[in-house]
Amino acid sequence: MPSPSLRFGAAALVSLVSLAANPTPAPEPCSADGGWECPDIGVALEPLKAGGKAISVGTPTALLFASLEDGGGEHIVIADKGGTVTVIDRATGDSKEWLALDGVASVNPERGLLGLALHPQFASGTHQFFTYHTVPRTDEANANCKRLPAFTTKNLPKICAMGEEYGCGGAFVVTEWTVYPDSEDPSGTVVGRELLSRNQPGEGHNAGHVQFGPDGMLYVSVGDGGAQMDPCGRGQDVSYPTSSILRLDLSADDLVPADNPFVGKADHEPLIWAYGFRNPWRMEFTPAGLDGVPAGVLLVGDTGQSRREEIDAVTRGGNYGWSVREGTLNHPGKGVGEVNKSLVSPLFEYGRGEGKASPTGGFAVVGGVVATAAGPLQGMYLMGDNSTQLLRALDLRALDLGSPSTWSGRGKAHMLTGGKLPAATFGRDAAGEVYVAGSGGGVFQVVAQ
Ligand SMILES: [Ca+2]
Repeated sequence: MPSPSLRFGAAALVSLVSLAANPTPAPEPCSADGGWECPDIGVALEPLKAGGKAISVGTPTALLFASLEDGGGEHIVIADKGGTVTVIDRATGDSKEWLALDGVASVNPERGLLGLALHPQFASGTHQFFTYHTVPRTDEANANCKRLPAFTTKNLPKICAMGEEYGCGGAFVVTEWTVYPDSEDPSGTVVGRELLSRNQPGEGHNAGHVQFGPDGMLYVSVGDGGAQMDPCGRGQDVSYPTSSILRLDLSADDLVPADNPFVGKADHEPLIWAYGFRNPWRMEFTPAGLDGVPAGVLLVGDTGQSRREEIDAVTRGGNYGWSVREGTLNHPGKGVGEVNKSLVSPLFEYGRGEGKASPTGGFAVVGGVVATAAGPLQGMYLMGDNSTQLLRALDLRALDLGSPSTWSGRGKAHMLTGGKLPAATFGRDAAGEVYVAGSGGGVFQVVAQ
């Protein structure tokens, strides 16, 4: 086996906090004490350029900044929903393709190559990256799924069980990829190893983010797999790894971290870290070094169905409510009374009615990243909405991230004015500046005015 020789600088793989003098004073944190007054923050969306040319990707789903070579040149690593992972030299614009997955492209906006993470030790020799993608149902599943019983309430349990067994919604796949140098191919030779693959009962709500935590574990977000109203009850089902944030230990043969909450419990999926999510599209761990913001808190944007979009802070074993509850609103007839007291409320929610249904995508709220560079956005969690095209900034200093009992969905966000786009994913560079990629392919730096 060839020995990897790429050199990755640490700068892009850890969050560096700029402590430079703040040229523009940050706004006062908006809080309940001030009547939740959150003034608008003016921003401009400036095209991200590499080698002097604006970057455009088909349908970006992940945007990472990394230093890939000796001397610390900065690279932009982008996943496209159609199945490619591209590495672009930020200074020269030269690009190379690490990956082009066959058979994952889909007209369904919730399917395809959805997640990408670099190994935290990439810089010190573990030249690996990780992806999350969906695959369509197989020909065999297609034949089987055509024979499902007629859709009636009585048949539902059977339909759900068979749909899952056959993979009527295809499957989601988490893959580890290792990059080996190759004298013939400047992109290197990339070798994949499938870590996890599970059938999906339905077509939609595939979530699909992968992200390493500060604990070195790989976190994976998985949606309920559809359809509307979670007919198969995946949200509250802890025996199957849907509607969940999974936590994987890559050093364990079975990938199960010993301290996951359901290890050793009968009929519980041991990879689950937290559950009760509908379609947790994007995740982010709060970075270190910010005053008033504890580091390492996992934030997730969970797309609503018809009433609430929400941002959650994820706790070990936490139940985030779907589908007995959407945001802080109960779903009648879903038996919320039995579990209500144990549900974790969102940090922040807003009405999905503000967004209406997205014409181009099945998701609305898009969880973002925390800006660390000095300036008005420092310590703010930027988020988007794929439907309304609005951008918001949630001031994390105004929320007690260490006390789940204080979370109530009542947090407020600043509206970012001056820039609108159907956000698909966010990224942060080594300097702590923040970027948003839109479903239309453009990538922009969010610059406070
Ligand atoms: Ca929830």
